[in-house]
Amino acid sequence: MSKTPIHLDNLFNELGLNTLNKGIYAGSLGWLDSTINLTSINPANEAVLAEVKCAQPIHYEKIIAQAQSTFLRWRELPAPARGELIRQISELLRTKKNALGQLVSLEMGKVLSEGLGEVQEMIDMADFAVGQSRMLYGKTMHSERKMHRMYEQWHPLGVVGVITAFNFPVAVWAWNAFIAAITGNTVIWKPSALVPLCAIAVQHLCNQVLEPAGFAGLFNLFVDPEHQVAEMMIQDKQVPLISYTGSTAVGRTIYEKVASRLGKCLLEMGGNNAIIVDESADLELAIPAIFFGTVGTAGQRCTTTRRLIVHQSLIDAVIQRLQKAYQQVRIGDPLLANTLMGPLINEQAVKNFEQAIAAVLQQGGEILAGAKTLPGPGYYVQPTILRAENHWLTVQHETFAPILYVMEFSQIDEAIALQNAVPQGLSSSLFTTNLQNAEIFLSSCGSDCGIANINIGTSGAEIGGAFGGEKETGGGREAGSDAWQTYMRRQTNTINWGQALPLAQGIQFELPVYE
Ligand code: UN1
Repeated sequence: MSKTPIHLDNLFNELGLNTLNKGIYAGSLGWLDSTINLTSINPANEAVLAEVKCAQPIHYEKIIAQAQSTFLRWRELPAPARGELIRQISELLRTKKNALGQLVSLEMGKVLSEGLGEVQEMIDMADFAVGQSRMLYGKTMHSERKMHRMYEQWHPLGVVGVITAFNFPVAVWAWNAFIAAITGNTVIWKPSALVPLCAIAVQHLCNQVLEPAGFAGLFNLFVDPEHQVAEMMIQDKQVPLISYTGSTAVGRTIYEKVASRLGKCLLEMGGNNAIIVDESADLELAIPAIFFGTVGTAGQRCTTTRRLIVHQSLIDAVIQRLQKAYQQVRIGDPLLANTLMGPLINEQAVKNFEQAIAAVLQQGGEILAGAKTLPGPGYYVQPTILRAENHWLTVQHETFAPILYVMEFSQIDEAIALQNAVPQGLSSSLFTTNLQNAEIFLSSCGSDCGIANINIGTSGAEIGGAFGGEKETGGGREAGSDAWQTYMRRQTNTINWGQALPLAQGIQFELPVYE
């Protein structure tokens, strides 16, 4: 069995972890005990990393009560003062970037540079949130009535439930939690049960700032592999917003449940992202972008490039260059310096990889690179390129693995139609040096995705933009731009500072004078 090249005890010590961790944190009640255990596994060698105590239904009331009572105090704090605590967390994250980045690689399996990048994404998000805490702007309007003033302001919602996926074990929580916090909400986090240690480490870190500040219940946590406690949170009217990142199938049921109680959902679900390479594209840009978009994170990003739509004049050149690059991918332990692609997250992910390839081949697809599962221990597969057709069922579906489906086109309109002809709508790219094609792609008749890029791949978005997608991706927007508004309720205020009571729309409605 391959040995992970880090000193586990030292890493655990630095991050407040142990071989037996409590995975339930309820504000000032601290870490709660439980009778249910979960094992965290290193996907690179299938070794046990640690045990984690998981939440049971009896814990939920404690967690929500902490989040709720902290909210009542937290919302009174001026937003810039809330930002100051996030600034302190950001400082702490800087000092722990190496350790936390290593833990992300260890437990999730992404290569160290990407593990560190993920912690950097948290830091960027924290810094953004600090600035945003001074910019929760509302509009002012001119009233149609004399001596009236109209404006809108934004108030916090309350307790925000954040459910995150395994592939970004810390950054996606940060997108939500830091913005939810500066906008005056408290947070309950249900991380993926595949990466509980990352969540526990983040909670320990935040506690170092929040407990002494008297706001232990700002961020709360429960690890819950059976989803029983999550179900209680989803059904709970005391949680006005559920932010969910994960599969479309699960997200759809969450959306239905939250909608039936008229709660709000922020959904960031499956992607089926394409890169289009037109006849004018600069391949020096396109090839590395396709390579990072497909092989990066072993194809386990929601922004991973899953489809490649190439102009017929370039298809042979593009395939050849990709085949050459794919042959050189060093697959192995993500913590080793020269590894470019780590393992998939678990055995099920390997099965999904195998099933998708088998299905495409059965439909008449062709293997252009990879397609093999590698011997364990560890869940390793080869990055894979398949020739396929867009309408095939498997191509229409998001398989969380490094499989790229390649197809060709002759006219740009045809390429855009193919790109849009999937149920998902997260990210999309066009590589071109043709101004007109670029503008068509970005126009209202172009890409139907939440993210549309020119000469940049589909993955690796910066936090400053709003992140999310359309159609079955769910329509939510997280991180930058005005995504903060999702975590707040808007209030329109009209103030009459005159001595008359004029009605809008000129309505006359006199009080009757009874004789
Ligand atoms: C995800 O895969 O859930 O744009 C998030 C990117 C990253 C975030 C991905 N910044 O690829």
